[in-house]
Amino acid sequence: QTDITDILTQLGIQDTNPAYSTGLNWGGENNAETRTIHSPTNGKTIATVNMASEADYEQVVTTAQQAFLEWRTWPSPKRGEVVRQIGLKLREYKEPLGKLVSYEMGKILQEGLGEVQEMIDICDFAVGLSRQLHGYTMHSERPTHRMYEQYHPLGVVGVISAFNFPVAVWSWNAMLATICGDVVVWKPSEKTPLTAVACQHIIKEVLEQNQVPEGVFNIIIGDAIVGSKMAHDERLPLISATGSTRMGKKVGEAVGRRLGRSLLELGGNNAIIITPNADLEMAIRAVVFGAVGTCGQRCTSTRRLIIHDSIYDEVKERLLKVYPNLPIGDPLKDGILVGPLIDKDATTAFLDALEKVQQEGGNLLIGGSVLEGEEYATGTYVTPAIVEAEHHYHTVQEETFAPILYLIKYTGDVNNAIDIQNGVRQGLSSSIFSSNLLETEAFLSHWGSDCGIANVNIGTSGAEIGGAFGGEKDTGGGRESGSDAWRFYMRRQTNTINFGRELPLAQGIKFDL
Ligand code: UN1
Repeated sequence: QTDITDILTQLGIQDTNPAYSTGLNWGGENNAETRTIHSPTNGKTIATVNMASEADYEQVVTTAQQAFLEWRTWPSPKRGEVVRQIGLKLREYKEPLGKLVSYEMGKILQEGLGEVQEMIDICDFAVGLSRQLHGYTMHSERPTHRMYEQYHPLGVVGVISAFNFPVAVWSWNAMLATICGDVVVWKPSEKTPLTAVACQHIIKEVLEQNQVPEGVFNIIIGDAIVGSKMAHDERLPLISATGSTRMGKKVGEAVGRRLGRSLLELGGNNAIIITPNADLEMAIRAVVFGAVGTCGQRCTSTRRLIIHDSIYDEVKERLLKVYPNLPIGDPLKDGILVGPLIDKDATTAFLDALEKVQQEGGNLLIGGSVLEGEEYATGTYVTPAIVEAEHHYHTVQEETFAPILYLIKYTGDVNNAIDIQNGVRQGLSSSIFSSNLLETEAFLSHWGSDCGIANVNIGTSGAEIGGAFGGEKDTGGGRESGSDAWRFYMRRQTNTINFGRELPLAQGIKFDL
């Protein structure tokens, strides 16, 4: 049994937690509206949070705006130094924060720790980046002229994160934004606010010791109303939002209407293609991790398996040997691989999807029940399901945030599998298992996978932070984390400088006065 009380104290979680923080200062502790957070693992109360009021929101945004004016003048490597120290703090608190992630969200401890590791990794990445943030230089067509471009800080960045990666997604956004000279207003999911409160406590010493202006790192606890306020708020030039496509469309529309920037990382409907040339041992391991890991609640979770008909029965049998033995239970317990769903609504969505797909003609092979008994009293523990289905079923076309794996058969060559893989509205992650170069290269070609992530002999989930993360179509088009995702957090400026005594015009235009 993990004693969570110690962990909460160590992370600064109180019985009742303030509604916002602008760094060292906290506020909104006496608000009328509060929300009590229960662990999906055992239903016990973790703590209560105050929900932000209108005045709290104003306080946070105006403090952030003020902070930006100073923060943007710090040299980027100095901002990087702050992020470096945050990375050290996260290393120090990896164990308790990982446990709280696991306890509040329900993912297994290994994955909770993995999530904190992603935070540490993005800090390291951002520190190096703080000495780069480079633009191109170009050759001017005019003599004694020079052209280059530079990247400047953007302003107050709003981050709306989801419950499933309650802290890592913040860090991908916040650490890049911070070295870019932006300040961040973070609205964590109302389902997992305590991990956010914990992060704010973890970084406070660093903020204090480095005299970081109040308002560079902000959190605000609220629901969709606060999210909508942020989306409509012209003072926030960039909104980075992670969650459902439905939510993302609302945010994108509101931000678009005011010509702001939105970075959307929305639903996935990720598939793995298994061709006759696959190493099935590897493929099965990847499929199981992708489909049941985090109880199917990653945006990168594997939802569809597109299998060549010549090996279909073998793949199916192998999966049916693994699934009955999946250790399901308290995610903090050693040896458990599948924790609970986030709440009972998620359980209902899981059951509904299974019912619908069967009505459409799907064949439920295994799983699909809600576990009962003392250990499972929350009603959030389910047995991961495998369903034989057809690609065009409405249910298969949609993302259900739960452990349901659809088996879909393909015949003929790999292009038929790729067509099925691309034949959904979402475009986040995709994989192929094959050791045949002709198949794998077709999958990666211009006419191959249409997703933001396309992997070979690796599953759909568990991306590294070094790559740009995100996807196309209904996934929203945004890219976070590695590569040059940082550019989106800055404003680009083209500079042309004349160091001569003539004023030649571009395009050879003569305009003699
Ligand atoms: C998410 O589910 O929103 O690639 C993020 C992965 C993780 C991130 C998932 N690194 O599965």
